[in-house]
Amino acid sequence: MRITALAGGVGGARFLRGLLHHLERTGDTDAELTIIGNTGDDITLFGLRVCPDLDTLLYTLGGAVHEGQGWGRADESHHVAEELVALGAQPTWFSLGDKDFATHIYRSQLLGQGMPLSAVTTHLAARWGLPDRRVTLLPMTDTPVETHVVVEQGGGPEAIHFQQWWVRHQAALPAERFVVAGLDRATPAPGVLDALRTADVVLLPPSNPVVSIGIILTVPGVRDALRGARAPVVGVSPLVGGRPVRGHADVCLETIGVASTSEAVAGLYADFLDGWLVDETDPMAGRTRPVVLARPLLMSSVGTAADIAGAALGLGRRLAAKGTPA
Ligand code: FO1
Repeated sequence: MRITALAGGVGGARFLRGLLHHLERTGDTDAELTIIGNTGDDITLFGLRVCPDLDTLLYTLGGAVHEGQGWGRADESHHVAEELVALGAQPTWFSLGDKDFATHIYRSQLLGQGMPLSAVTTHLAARWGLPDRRVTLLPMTDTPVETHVVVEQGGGPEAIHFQQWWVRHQAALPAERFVVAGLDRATPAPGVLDALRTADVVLLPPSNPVVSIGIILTVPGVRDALRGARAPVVGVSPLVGGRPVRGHADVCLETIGVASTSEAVAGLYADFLDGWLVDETDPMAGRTRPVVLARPLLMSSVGTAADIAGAALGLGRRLAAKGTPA
C-alpha cells in the first residue's frame, strides 16, 4: 500500500510517527509512506538554510526530537548560539542548538554546491534511517519559498517572515494576510505529483490548515493532483473544542476569515476531501459528506497517535474499497 501524506511540523510529525508505529504493530511492513513537507516556514539565518518542518519530521521519525518542545534535537547544547549572542549576532529570538546547527551547515553546504533541496533532504533522511522504514520525505518544492505575514506595525502594513511572527511575536501581532514569497516561480519537487497520483490513500495529518497544509496546496499542480487523485483523501482535524491542541491555527484561520471549527477547516479542503476525522466532542460527528469519523483526537503519546493514524488509514481503506472517490 502506498500512503502519501502532506505535513507541517510538530502535529504532522507526531501523527506520522504514530502511523509508522501503527504499521509496525499491525505487521504492515509492505506499506510505503511518502511525506510531502511544507517548506514555507524555511528561513535563512546566519547564512544557513533552516527548514524547520522538514527537520521536525526528520528528528521525530528518526527518534531524535526534543519531546517537550516538539522541534529541535533531544540532548542539545547551545554553545554556538551563546557565542553568537556574545558576538552580537542577530537574531536572538530563534533558538538553534549545536546538533541542529550541524544539519543546517550540511544542508547549506550541499545547496551551495548546487544540489536541489529534495536531494539534500534525501541525504538527511538517510542519516535518520527513513529509507529502512520505507519512508520518503520530499520538500513540497525545490524552489526557495518563504511565507510572510503582513502586519500593521504603526507605519502601515509590513511583511515580516513567518518565523518572526510565529516565534518572536507568538502570533500575537495582528495579521492582515499571509503571502508566499517565491511561489510564482515554484514547481512541485520531483516525485510530489507522482506520489499524489499513485497513492492508495492520501492522508492530511492534523497540521496547521493555513500555514502548513494550506501552503503546500498553493504549490502549482498540488491541489489539482489531489482533486484528480484516484485514492481517497482522509484528513484529521487539527481542532479539538474549536482550538488547536498546540500552535496558533485558530489565529491563522481568523486571519484568512475562516471560523475555528472542524467544519470550516474541512471546507478549505472541500474539493478533494473524502474522509474527515474529528474529535468525539465535535458537532460534525455523524455527517456523511465528507464521511466523518468521530473519535478522541488528542495525541498524548505515540500509542494514541498510532490509534488516530490507524483510524485515518482504516477510513481511507474503507473508502477505497467502496470506490470513493467516484
Ligand atoms: N519554535 C519556537 O517556538 N521557538 C524557537 O526558537 C524555535 C526554533 C526552531 C529551530 C529549529 C527548528 O527546526 C524549529 C524551531 N522552532 C522554534 C519551531 C518552528 O519555528 C515552528 O514551530 C514551525 O515552523 C511551525 O511549524
